[in-house]
Amino acid sequence: MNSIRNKIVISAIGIILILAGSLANATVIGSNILMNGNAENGMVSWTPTTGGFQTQNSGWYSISAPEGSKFFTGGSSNTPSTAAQSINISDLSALVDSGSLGVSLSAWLGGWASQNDNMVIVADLLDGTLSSLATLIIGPVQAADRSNLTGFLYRSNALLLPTGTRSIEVTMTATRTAGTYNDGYADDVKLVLSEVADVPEPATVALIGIGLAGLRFRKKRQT
Ligand SMILES: [Ca+2]
Ligand SMILES: [Ca+2]
Repeated sequence: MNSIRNKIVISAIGIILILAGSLANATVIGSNILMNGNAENGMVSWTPTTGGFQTQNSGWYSISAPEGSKFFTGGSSNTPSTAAQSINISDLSALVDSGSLGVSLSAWLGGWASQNDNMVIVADLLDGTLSSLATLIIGPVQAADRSNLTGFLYRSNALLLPTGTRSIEVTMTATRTAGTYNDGYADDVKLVLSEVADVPEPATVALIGIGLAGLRFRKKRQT
């Protein structure tokens, strides 16, 4: 009897662990799904990288990171350099294919003084065969946008996820136009999924209206 009870307990624990595991791996809606989008862990989670893509500490040449203590840069003596990260969202396929999910891409993008070295970030929305369905782009921030001052500007863009989207590849591209260092900067890169509010069909609205009218009528009769 005890052995049967033990087996039931062990099975229950197993099921709970499996459920916990699947929840832990679920794509989160409403918060950043990029890993290390804020550069605080160096280039961890960004692969592949090309050129000299790297991070710098806040205070490097007196530049303040918009978030935390590090930011991304294009690196030394190269043009351009890139860093990419791919996010699988296939567990949300039902929501995606019902047209219920939007995606936003945002970041602080910056550069050096009057140089037009810049950063462009692209989120490529891919189907199950890695074919591109749509792209979301932020940047470049040019010197004129920054009034020729070294620093960062916030940029964001959003769209409805196309039916069939199964993964999103985010690529940061830093381009050098002047000097020996690639001064395309970025920080606090965020990719956030959000549920799009359902807009009731006109027929549904009419039915709700009739229902409310009925309620009001009954209430009147009772008083
Ligand atoms: Ca940071
Ligand atoms: Ca430069």
